[in-house]
Amino acid sequence: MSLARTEEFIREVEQYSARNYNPLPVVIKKGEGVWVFDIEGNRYLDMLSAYSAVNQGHRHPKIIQALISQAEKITLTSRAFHNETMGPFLKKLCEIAGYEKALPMNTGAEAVETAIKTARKWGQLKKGVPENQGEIIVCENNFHGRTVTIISFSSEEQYRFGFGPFTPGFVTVPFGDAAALEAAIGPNTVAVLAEPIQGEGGVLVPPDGYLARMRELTRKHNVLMMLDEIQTGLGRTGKLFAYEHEGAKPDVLILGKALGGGVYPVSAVLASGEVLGVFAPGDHGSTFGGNPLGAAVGIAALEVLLEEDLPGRANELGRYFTAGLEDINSPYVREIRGKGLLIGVEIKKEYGSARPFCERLMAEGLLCKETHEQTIRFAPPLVITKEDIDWALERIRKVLGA
Ligand code: IF1
Repeated sequence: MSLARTEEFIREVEQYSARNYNPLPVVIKKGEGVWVFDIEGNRYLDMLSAYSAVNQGHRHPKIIQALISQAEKITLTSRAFHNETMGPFLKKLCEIAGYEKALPMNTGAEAVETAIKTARKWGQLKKGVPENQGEIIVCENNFHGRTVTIISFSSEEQYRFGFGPFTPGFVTVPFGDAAALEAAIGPNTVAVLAEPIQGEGGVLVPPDGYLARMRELTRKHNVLMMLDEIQTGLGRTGKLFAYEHEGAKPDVLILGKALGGGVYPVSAVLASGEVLGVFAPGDHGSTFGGNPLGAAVGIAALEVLLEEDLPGRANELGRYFTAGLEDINSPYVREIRGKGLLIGVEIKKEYGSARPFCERLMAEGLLCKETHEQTIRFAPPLVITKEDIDWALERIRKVLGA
């Protein structure tokens, strides 16, 4: 197999792109469902789903059709005018998720920023926290995006180094420790912001009852509970939202990634009318947020999730996949953890990092990405079948087996 073309494409990227990534040496040209194809003619099973943005599978026909139909009418109006698609999208989103209002943005980081602004203004207007004194409690090992404010409360030195000065107003507590969370709540606390399962942190699942306890504590102390379900939401963990595993519905729900079906960046912040009511015209906005193309794609992305019961599939096939991984009984593996089709396989330190394992899996036809050095993340599109998983397990066994 000649990799001359691949090397040429990678050389070009290395010449013209900032070096802020270190991708596996594969150049993808096409995708369909759970499969992607490289420029050399190889086929791979996508085990990353663009970090859970492609839950509905690559180029889902219904989502692509929605994109094309909308593109033939109008793509962008800005929020200076109404468009006929945004309202139906937000109505569907609010009805499905069970919230009164939604504020549409584009990327995950923008939605997190929007949630932070919501909490701060809510604290000042509704809770009576003095101006510019609101505090937000966040968790160690969090990942919420890359803006300066968001990295201000990252505990990962590399994400922060060189990028200060930082935004103040964040208090960090250990993830999964409800007692530490309660102890950190003070009179100026406006919100707690957390991921239900920490994705970038290494697919870290908190102890049972943690989110339910967070729900109780935040209610008791009049603090907004804000969950970042950008990665865990929209079916990934075997429920529509990961908080449903504990019935801990947050005051503020942050969505992104799969809300655009892997086709278009669509994110949103959902909350009650009272909470999102803190915004007045001119307070906040985005040129592309709520645009007709994203709204049309968002409607189709939500319909596909429900029509194909992707949360149910993730639940059932996640158990099947996890059982298959456990069955390999790999001498290299320290722990297998996760929920639904968000699965982390942690490699024992003595066998080095997870990266070489990902490289070997790639040679076998599986695209995976390591997270936090030691963990391989298996997070295929939720349209995956049992047969696809069997195909994958056969190859994973070759790489991870004794
Ligand atoms: C990168 C990780 C995943 C997220 C949660 C907000 C955002 C993300 C829970 C921001 C984004 C990404 C971004 C991408 C890699 C990736 C990632 F490995 F870094 F941690 F998914 F696991 N909240 N996650 O996971 O959303 O602004 O990117 O749309 O930064 O390299 P965004």
